[in-house]
Order: sequence, then C-alpha cells, then structure tokens
Amino acid sequence: MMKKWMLALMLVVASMFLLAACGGDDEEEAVGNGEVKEFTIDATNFEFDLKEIKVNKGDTVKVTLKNSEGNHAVKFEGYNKEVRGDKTISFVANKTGEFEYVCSIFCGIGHDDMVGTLIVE
Ligand SMILES: [Cu+2]
Repeated sequence: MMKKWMLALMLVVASMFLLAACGGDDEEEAVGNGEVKEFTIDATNFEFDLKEIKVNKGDTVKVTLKNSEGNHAVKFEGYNKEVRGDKTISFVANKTGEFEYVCSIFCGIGHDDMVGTLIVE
C-alpha cells in the first residue's frame, strides 16, 4: 500500500519536472537576449520583395508575411519555422550562419524563384 502511494507521488513529481522543462523552452523561444527585429515580406507571383534578413545571434526575429498577389508561405530552412498566409511569426535567432528561406506552397511556374537568405551573425 505504501509503495503504490510513493510511486504515485514520484510520477506526479516527475511530470511536474517535465512540464517545467517544457515551459522553460517556450520562454527561451519567445524572447531572445538580443533585440526584437521586425520584417515584412511582401510576396507576389513569383518574388519576395525582401531577399535578405540580417540579424544578430540572440535577436528575436519577427516576420510578417503579406501575400499581395497569389498564395505563398515562407519557410526558414535550418530553423524549421514557417509562416503561411497573412500572419506573423517570431523566433529567436539562436544559431549563426546563412539560412535560405523559401516559399513552401507550390504556387506556380515561378515557385523556385521565391527565395531569400536569413543571415545570423
Ligand atoms: Cu511558391
């Protein structure tokens, strides 16, 4: 009887630790230790008006996609972040390098031309 009770308590404590760990990750994801940098990418057939996004490591990158023509999405390779439709996403640029961003909705003949580069220094 005593053992079952202790096992239950241990499970509760363990799940609390797991929840705390997940919560910590979310906070890290939402707020970086750098500046918040906002960008708007205007998408038309078949081009992003903004072809380069340059930030520093630790910055929070806030990206708004505006589909002026057609239906497009922006996916940041290497960060696994995507914005679809007229929405805003934000993520922390926590690794340096050059990452391509591409349209991730097959939008037509010029789809492959819809690329840009995220530079994290
Ligand atoms: Cu496309």
